[in-house]
Amino acid sequence: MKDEKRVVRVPRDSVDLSKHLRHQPDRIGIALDPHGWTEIDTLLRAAAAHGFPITRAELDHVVAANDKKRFTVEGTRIRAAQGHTIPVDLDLPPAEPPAYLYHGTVAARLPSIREEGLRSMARHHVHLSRDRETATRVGARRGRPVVLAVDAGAMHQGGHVFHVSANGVWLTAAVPPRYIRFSG
Ligand code: HQG
Repeated sequence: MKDEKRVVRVPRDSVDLSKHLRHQPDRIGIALDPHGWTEIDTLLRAAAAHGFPITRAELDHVVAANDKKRFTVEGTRIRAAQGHTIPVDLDLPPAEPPAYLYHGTVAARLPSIREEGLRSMARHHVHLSRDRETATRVGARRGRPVVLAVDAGAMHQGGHVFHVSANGVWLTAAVPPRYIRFSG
């Protein structure tokens, strides 16, 4: 099939776009607005100028086909749905979480998580998943996954604020240890 090569490139392009839309836009000379948006035309021009030309059709394919729906297109603009390490305000409204949310990690992190709870580390928020399967995949990025259940309902009642990203990732500033079930 003529387009086969292009389709095979999609995951790599997706990672590239993550890098530029979440972490290092200046590496390809683009700027994000305070809410994380950039003009699609500008992004495509910058991509071509930095050795990874993508067409608008390919970009649309990456946005639509990406399993995690990492990117949001609105009119002429695009942004990453979550996961930034540079300061952007996604302007997500507070949302009421389900009773339990899940966090995937690995055993080596547990002593410190028991002591200080879940912290946002380099990102803006702690990332939580609605189901164990997703959390298992998140943890598996770092080794043998360990899934922690978070008592999100009690946190919400206690005044902790939650947001949900356009791609269904639950976000909160930090999770104190008392809300974490280490037994899974
Ligand atoms: C750990 C991917 C020690 C935490 C995924 C994790 C997700 C602590 C790591 C999204 C800690 C941070 C986010 C503490 C937390 N002491 N370790 N007190 N608190 N940690 O990548 O949740 O592919 O920033 O357990 O699918 O792993 O980018 O967060 O291991 O949705 O779209 O510190 O990234 O999505 O790692 O993953 P990360 P995460 P994308």
